[in-house]
Amino acid sequence: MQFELMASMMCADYGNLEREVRELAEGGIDSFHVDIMDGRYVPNFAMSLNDMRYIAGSTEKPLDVHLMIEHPNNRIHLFLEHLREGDTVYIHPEAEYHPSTTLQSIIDAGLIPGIAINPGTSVETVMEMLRIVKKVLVMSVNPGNAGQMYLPYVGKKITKLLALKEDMDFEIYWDGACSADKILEYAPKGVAGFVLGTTLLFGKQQAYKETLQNIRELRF
Ligand code: S6P
Ligand code: MG
Repeated sequence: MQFELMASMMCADYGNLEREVRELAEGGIDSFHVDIMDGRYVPNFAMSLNDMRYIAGSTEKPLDVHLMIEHPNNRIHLFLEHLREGDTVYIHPEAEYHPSTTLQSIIDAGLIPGIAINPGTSVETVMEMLRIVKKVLVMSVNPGNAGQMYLPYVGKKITKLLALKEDMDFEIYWDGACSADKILEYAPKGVAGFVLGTTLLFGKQQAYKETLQNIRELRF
């Protein structure tokens, strides 16, 4: 079964970031998920512009940049100018007055536009943006932290999005508390990729290569 795996780099070992990026890339990760938090839109600070630049300069694999910042349009060029074709930028529509303007800036920069949908955000409120974006990142935990519990009510929203994705031409990605049982359930339904954090990938007594291989070999 085909699905993408992204590494949530806020969960990586910052004492060895170069090694982390290399081992994940060699282990077969598809892309690097970079959580940028401003301490305002979400109650936490996580990765920075510099972290993103470092990772972009350390690997040829795509970046998956998840902006959890207020009014991203005010500063989005700072991010866009360091990214490359094939990289994705997600914004949270609630964080912007005119999210379609911000999405257009991402498209104009030649990058892949995405929206991230919070657990409490309904599909109906982002319906028009589904026509603009190529990727929808469904948050299955509240944004701001790794290591949280899965919120089961998000499942119904994924079912709604799955019914819309062909017609509106977008792919669905999973972010938050991703475990093997979620991949087993949602990859066959059509979820295109999964962000892996503390639940499945980081902080284990196992090489990334082995963990990623085990996930790829899950029996559906
Ligand atoms: C949360 C962030 C996520 C987390 C990821 C961590 O605000 O957007 O990308 O880093 O969910 O994974 P886990 O398995 O620790 O929940
Ligand atoms: Mg994220």
